[in-house]
Amino acid sequence: MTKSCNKVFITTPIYYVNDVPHIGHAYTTIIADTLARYSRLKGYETFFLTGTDEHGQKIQEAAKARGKSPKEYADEISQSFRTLWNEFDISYDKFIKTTDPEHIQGVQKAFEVMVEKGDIYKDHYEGFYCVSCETFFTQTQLIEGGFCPDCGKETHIVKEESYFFRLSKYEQQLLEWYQNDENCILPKAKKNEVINFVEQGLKDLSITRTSFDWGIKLPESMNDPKHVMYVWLDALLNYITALGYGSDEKRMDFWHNTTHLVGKDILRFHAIYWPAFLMSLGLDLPKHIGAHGWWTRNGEKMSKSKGNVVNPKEVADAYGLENFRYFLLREVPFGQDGDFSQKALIDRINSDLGNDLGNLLNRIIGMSAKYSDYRIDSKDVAKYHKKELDQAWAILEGIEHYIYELQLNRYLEDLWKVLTLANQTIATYEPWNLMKEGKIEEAFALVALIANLLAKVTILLSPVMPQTTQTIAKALGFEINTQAYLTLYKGNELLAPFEIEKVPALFPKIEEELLKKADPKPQMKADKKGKDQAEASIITIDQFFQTKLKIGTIIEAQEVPKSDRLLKLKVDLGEEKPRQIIAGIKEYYQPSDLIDTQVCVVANLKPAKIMGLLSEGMLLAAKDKNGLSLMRPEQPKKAGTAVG
Ligand code: ME8
Repeated sequence: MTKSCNKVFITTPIYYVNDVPHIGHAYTTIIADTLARYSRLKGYETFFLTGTDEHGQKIQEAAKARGKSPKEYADEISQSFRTLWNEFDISYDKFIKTTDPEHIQGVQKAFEVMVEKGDIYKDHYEGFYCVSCETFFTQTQLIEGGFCPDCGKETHIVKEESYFFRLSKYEQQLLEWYQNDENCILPKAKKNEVINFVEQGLKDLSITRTSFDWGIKLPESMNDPKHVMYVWLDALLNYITALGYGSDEKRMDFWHNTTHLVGKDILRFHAIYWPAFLMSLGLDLPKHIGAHGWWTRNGEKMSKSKGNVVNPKEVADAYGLENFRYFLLREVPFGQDGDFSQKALIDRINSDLGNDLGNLLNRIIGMSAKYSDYRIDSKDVAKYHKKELDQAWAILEGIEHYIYELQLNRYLEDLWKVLTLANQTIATYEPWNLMKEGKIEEAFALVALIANLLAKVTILLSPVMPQTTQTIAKALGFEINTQAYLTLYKGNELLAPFEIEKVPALFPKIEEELLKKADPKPQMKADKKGKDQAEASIITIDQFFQTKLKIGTIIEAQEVPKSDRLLKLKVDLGEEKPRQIIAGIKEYYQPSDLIDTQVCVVANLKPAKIMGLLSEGMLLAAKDKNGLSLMRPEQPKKAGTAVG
């Protein structure tokens, strides 16, 4: 979002329909929803887009595995995203599906425009493809053994006729864009990564496939029916086809002011391919591409394919949707990873929401009930509390720049500074003593000051907690809308006299015991649900022996920089080279205590990248409330000895 504009366009990625939604998707969607609500609060005409990405080899394979047609399967999973966003009150204006006829028409039109521009040519592609990431790689980009550098999964050699997009032609123009448009990619550290990547040189991009058919066909004018479009070309174009590109273009004027929200995993597609496609089409470039970090579980990226995801619906049901929204936005700085912890969520609810926000409202209600029969009047606030009003304004005046820079955690931190100021002011002036001393006007003014500070925070908090803040605003005698934003916030005006309403406790304290019951379990993958669920816990001896367990000797151990949980280990498994294993055990073991000790290792796990480091196995450990213990042989064993 930029500082002043009439029309604002905000997007989430369109999510793959290869499995059900999880907390990572909810995170991106909630950030985008918050920005869309903020933009509407400011009075801007806002168009908020989300949807599902339904073509490609990955979806075709997932559908086949479930005995469904790709369309049938895509419709079903797409609906589960739509249902969740509806249950989460996500204020989207359009939910696009890439199987929508208008989208297909728009993508074909874009292809034709790129051909006319001379940006597409036919050749042969030879290289490696990761179906899970739907990404092409060169051999040098792969990690040892031919695995995908992004997700660690196996890649396949692809050798087929393909159309190419002249990405290399746009290298210089892209670098100029990054240079000239300071906030085009946020946070800035991520922008630097993109610049480094582009500076190493861009290769033309294969944009069609012939080895499967679940994709958008080339326009008829190409007369080449065996090709379907590369899923990323198809998917990225959703951002303009949703506004009518290539069909009914009446919404295209939203395009001039676009903010894309994405996870860091797909920044390259959005910050390199997408602007190059737009340059080819002769369209404006997005104003901002914001890349957030990952939610991890025990240090590993939460993802559908790993089956370690947290179900956002369960969390929202257990703790309250708006509390969950607050937590997601407040807990992790934009762009950084965060390990999902129920404890942290409870702390935020009990402390920030219960103690700081909910209690403040209760205190205002309690004091006004006692002193002024619920009447609150701002008339003497400036007389007695100019200092506090100025202090609050000093915090609030510039707070919006955090929104433009997508630093929602900093934004919330500053709102909480105003709540702290309000709570401290009550402690400083002790209104109960003012009343005892007969300083009634002063006591009334103090209560009114606090109500006004809370009112300002409430307006600015409303995009994050839309329902809760409406309740608080109603108690404080006003409604949250653009008018209130312009007067009480922007104009720094004070509340008109009102009678405060009692409200039930907004954030009942969450007790430890209750929490344990509501512990959100990692979600099972969609295909394991139902009947499979009962059978899933019993395995045959053959299935057991598919897991190769071996004794390993730790020969090196060191901390992983910037991680509270991870250690980087070198483990001898009696092989030619020791393995590198990234283990989430830092809280329980000192690196020096691990050297020369033995552990039990899952030796045939697919290598994966954890915080950018290759991990080639997993240590067995048992964890309970007393801590974590590594599983070790009773007597020393030769490194590499099989366990089983
Ligand atoms: O990439 N933490 O779809 P996708 C935080 N269809 N966010 C996460 C996350 C995690 N652990 N896991 C997923 C695709 N996300 C393409 C996009 S857009 C033209 C095409 C969020 O279903 C995050 O926003 O794999 C990430 O970028 C997105 O989901 C990937 O969703």
